[in-house]
Amino acid sequence: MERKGFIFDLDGVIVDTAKYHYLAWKELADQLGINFTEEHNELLKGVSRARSLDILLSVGDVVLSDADKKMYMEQKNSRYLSYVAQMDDSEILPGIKELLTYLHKNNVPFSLGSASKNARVILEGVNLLDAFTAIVDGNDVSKAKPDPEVFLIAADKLQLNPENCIVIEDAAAGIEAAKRAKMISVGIGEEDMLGAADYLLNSTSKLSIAFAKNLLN
Ligand code: B16
Ligand code: MG
Repeated sequence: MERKGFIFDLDGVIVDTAKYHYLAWKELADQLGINFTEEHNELLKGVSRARSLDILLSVGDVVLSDADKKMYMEQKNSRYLSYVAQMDDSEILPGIKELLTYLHKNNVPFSLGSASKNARVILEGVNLLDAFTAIVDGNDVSKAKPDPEVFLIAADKLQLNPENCIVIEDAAAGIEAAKRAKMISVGIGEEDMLGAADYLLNSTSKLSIAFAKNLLN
């Protein structure tokens, strides 16, 4: 049997940073007079920072120059980082530590595969920076999810064939990226958003050792 490994998304799988993204985008939306709700925030999950701003602006029918967009993205990111700076390992989502410990003990390689450019700061804050065999994040890619680039780079770093990689994702764009990469996909969330996933769990707490063992066999 060929060796398999895991690729974990960050936001929504390892930690719930979506709430901090929301607070930071909401502050910017208020400043620009845009009525931005938690429902709108769902559209930003797994999506790059630049694309997120475009979605937010389209909600409010606001058009900005590229220079203004850059300035507002920097502003949003520093607000986001001020929330992230307060994170600790109590924010790791249920079941994740146990699963990573099991994979580590059993020499199963695992990588991060995140759209975030802040992934390393976040992993450091929750004490997981050294846990991963490899880290691939928003700084390593030129094409955002649903493009498979982030996961293909991760497979390469893990020295695994894509079809032997198991992707854990909470965003529709991420499941699509995993499919395009010809990987095994596990969605964390609801059927309406993640129906395309090979396996669907409604919470990270369902990522049990038994479930992982089953996928590895
Ligand atoms: P940043 P993931 C994604 O993380 C978030 O889900 C998404 O909401 C965010 O816009 C994106 O990272 C970029 O994040 O502004 O920190 O570079 O789910 O791919 O781990
Ligand atoms: Mg995510």
